[in-house]
Amino acid sequence: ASATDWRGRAIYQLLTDRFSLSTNQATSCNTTQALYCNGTWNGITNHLDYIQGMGFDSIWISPIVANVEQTTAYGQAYHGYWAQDITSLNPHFGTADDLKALSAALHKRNMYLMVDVVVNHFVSTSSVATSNNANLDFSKLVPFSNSSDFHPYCLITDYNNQTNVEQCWLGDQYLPLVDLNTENPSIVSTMNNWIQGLVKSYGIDGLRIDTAKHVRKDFWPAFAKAAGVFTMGEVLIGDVGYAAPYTEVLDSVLDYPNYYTLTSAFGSQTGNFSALINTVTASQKSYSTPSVVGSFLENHDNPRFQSITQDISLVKNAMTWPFIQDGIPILYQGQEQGFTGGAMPGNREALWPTGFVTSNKPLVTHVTTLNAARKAAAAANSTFLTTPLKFIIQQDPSLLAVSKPPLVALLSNLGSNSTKSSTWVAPGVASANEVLVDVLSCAVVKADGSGGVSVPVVNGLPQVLIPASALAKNGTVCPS
Ligand code: ABC
Ligand code: CA
Repeated sequence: ASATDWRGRAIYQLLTDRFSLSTNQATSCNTTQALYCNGTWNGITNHLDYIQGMGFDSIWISPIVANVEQTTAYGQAYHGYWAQDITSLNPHFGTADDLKALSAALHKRNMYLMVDVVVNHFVSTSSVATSNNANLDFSKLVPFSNSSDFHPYCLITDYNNQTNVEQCWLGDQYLPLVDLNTENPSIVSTMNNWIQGLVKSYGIDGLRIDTAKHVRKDFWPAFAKAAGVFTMGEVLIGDVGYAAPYTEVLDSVLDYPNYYTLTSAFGSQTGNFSALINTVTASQKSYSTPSVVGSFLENHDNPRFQSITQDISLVKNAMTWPFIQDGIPILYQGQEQGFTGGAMPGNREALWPTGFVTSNKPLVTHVTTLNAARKAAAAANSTFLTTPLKFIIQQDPSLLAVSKPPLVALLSNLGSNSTKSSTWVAPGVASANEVLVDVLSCAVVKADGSGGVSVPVVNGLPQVLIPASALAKNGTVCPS
């Protein structure tokens, strides 16, 4: 599937080891130990109703290839990022047939499969590196088993030096991630053939590309072309200027710059909206296609939002953002269940102890509504998904209002306990006297004679306004 095919979709990010067991969901999983908890591809296949029921039409799963089996200084490779043999599958997650069955089950539901892939590094089974890489055992790495297939040993020490970032190694002396020599043309062509085969074998619709900034930019276009599907690179950086060039060599990136400003904007009652406005404005100018970058509030590498604040209004405001912002919304498993894990590995809680229950889960309801609202807006206006979000300046610095026709989102970081009486004012966002509905409460809002709306804040909660006429066609959101 292409970037255009992905644009209107919403992605549920799951960690294969932590989403669902094949059977017996009563088993517990201790995140601190960082060991396999035994989630599988079959487990995912059996719980697609849960994901699709919230309105997601694609999933992003953990890397699928065989990893080191040892228990390392940082536990086991349950996350899948420590590849040893990229020509075999990770047996903990299931068989080739299980993965093909997952892919087929998704496609039957018109859902897409995004697979996480790592080009940058492997992990050697010998644990201790020395000042040269002579003591590392490369013999078990497949298909690159010579030390000359990798960059000479040096740990990354200077993130301001791009050669250091690309050719030195991630990890540390306890667990070095051996850095593939992606300058070598024969390695390049092996990797391109590998990804082409992988995509074909398992019916993959898109790739999440790990550690994209640690491989030279001009490696990526041929790799993406060989894959022949949508590519989203992980470029972990707060700086739009650093991230933007990667949107030229891949279809998209994970929108880390806006993740940081989003988190601080809604992380407290004193959060800063102008930093958020600045990163959005900068990314709209510099990303090649802002409508297909990955917009997210949580992932498996960062503390969950609810480890920062559990104020339900702040949480709901922050969660709303990826669904109304330019780009493809991504929700990380467990956020909908209210998980609160902090820094990794604490943020990698197993989902199955929740029993996949969706009733009486306010954030499940919230995300289901947001997905439905986004679909309704896209169905009502064919340019919705490609129209850049516009800010509507508010007098009150605790209020944020944005418009992306036919949708208007009214957000705030007042929090649920605020006693201040505040009102969003959004002139000219609707037609004269148009009837709009806040999809999150189903309250009706009427635009004035010049299409302006003026809406009081209730308990600091967000509001997402959509014309009643657009909802009528959709039928599922606030039916009346
Ligand atoms: C394990 C343990 C950790 C331990 C670590 C040393 O080893 O779990 O507790 O601290 C996988 C596993 C991890 C594992 C690592 C290393 O491998 O999932 O559990 O950690 O063995 C991707 C994946 C991630 C994965 C890998 C490796 C890469 O999403 O899950 O980790 O395949 C860098 C990379 C980035 C990578 C991330 C973990 O590390 O660039 O691709 N993620 C700065 C740098 C970033 C750097 C980041 C964190 O620090 O610029 O490049 O990310 O080290 C902003 C700035 C940024 C700054 C951030 C922190 O702040 O603008 O520049 O990022 O404001
Ligand atoms: Ca590298």
